Amino acid sequence: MPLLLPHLVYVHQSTYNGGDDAMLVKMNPADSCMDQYEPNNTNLIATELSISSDTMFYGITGNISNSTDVDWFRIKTSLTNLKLELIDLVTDYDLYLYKGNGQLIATAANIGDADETIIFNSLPKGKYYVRVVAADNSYDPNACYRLRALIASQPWLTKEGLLENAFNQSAVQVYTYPNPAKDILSLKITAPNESTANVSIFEVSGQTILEKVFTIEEGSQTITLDVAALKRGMYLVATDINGVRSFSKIVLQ
Ligand SMILES: [Ca+2]
Ligand SMILES: [Ca+2]
Repeated sequence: MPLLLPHLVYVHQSTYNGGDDAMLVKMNPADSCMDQYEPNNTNLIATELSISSDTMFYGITGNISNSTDVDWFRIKTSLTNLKLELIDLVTDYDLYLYKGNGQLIATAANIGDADETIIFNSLPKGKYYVRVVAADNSYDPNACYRLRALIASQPWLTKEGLLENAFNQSAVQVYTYPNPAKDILSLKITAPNESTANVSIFEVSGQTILEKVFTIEEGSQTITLDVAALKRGMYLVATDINGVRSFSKIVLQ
């Protein structure tokens, strides 16, 4: 199969104009974006991801082209402060960082088309893997994502700058939406392994009004709670996974 890469094609000139005429031809014009790193569907055949300390570094572009496409990259670093950014998203893609032995150590799994950032300060020297995946099958074969790996001698701060500079992202993430909610409350949960999630809804007074246990798979998934029967007002949602408790404040209206 020919490589689906831009080709330089020289064209014949009926009258020589002193130079070569050239045009850029996309071999697959149906695609508005190409993934030149395929096949990189497992960590064994991961693409080497270049790392830069230049904050203007463009990074690479890739594409989730079908429901089974998962993109793996590998990086090798000495002790450093690492920031991974998954940007230019048009749909819900998530970003995972693994140790060389396959252990998931950080997750960025926002909902919707929000950018994803993993910050891991003082990352020990070693080999790591990065995985880009479409959440809930929401891939777009015509849109490329951009992935960049940046390193710095100073610890990275979060965008909000609110957390201490030793901030390292957890492998557990929980996003509760929509907020305000009406009948159904969704939780996008990302976990490093198969486990259980204990979800509790509290009134602001501290009284528990709903408790549920869910079986959670490795990676990200969305669970839903029927909250139609609950009194309208403000609540706290606590989610316990692997001894990590995440809180969010929600309004039912
Ligand atoms: Ca791909
Ligand atoms: Ca996402």
